[in-house]
Amino acid sequence: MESKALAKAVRIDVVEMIHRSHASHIGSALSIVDILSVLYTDIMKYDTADPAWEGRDRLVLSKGHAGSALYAVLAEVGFFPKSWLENYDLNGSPLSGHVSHKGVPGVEFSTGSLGHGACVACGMALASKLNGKTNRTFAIVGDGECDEGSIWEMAMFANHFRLSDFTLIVDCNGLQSFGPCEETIELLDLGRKFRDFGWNVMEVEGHDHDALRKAFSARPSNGRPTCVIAKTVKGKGVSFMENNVLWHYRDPQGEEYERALSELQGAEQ
Ligand SMILES: Cc1ncc(C[n+]2csc(CCOP(=O)(O)OP(=O)(O)O)c2C)c(N)n1
Repeated sequence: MESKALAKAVRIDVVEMIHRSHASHIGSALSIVDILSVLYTDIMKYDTADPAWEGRDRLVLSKGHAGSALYAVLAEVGFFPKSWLENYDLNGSPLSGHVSHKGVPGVEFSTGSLGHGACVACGMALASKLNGKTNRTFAIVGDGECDEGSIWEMAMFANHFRLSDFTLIVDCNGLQSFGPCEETIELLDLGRKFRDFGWNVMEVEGHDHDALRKAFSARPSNGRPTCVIAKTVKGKGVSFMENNVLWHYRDPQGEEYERALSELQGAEQ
């Protein structure tokens, strides 16, 4: 599937999943749909028939509260049946609200405690390097998640060990659970911070598939890890959810659900 077609399908899946289960984090999920779609169509090596294939690239969704988007992508590309999405975050489903790898093909690591997944991904990248492997490792963090001290310990570590096959993607939508990131803890210039920590830094428009493809394909030759700062919109794709912190926790029902679906179904690919 082409990345834009995948993104359109996944946005619709996410709205349906969160509507059915009355789950949270719809804005957080819609924010990363384009990033995930480009990664899973044009960038990452994987085998849906053999999810544990040794040579695969790894992705850890460190902002695990946006799990609905990752599950929908994995189902759309064929890791498990799309029918699984129907029980997302309902009793007995392997697809829990925050990402779980237990019984879910294609998920590398369970996340939800912010600041944790990126560190585990960094360890995966170190293991690959020590084993002489050339697979890539990706982690997606939120900008609010960058308030966690562990992110900066990871940043020092990844540079020190020259983890050049490690790419950290910051989903920079400017909002966290209750308000703007800048009002919670000032992040100032994130790109400059990562540069000062020794990383290659690319800043891109996080819903532009060509720009994302270009950034994820670039492989700087200086041996350093890469941070892609993706400027995104929380709730992207549904007009009344965009940049509205209400949709961190709220789930769409009734007229809101119908309107969200019709906007997404009518959207260009
Ligand atoms: C260690 C930890 N503290 C607090 C939370 C609660 N929490 C869930 S989402 C969230 C905000 C995250 O903001 P951001 O990383 O910007 O992601 P966004 O939802 O904007 O995509 C918080 C504080 C958590 N999951 N883990």
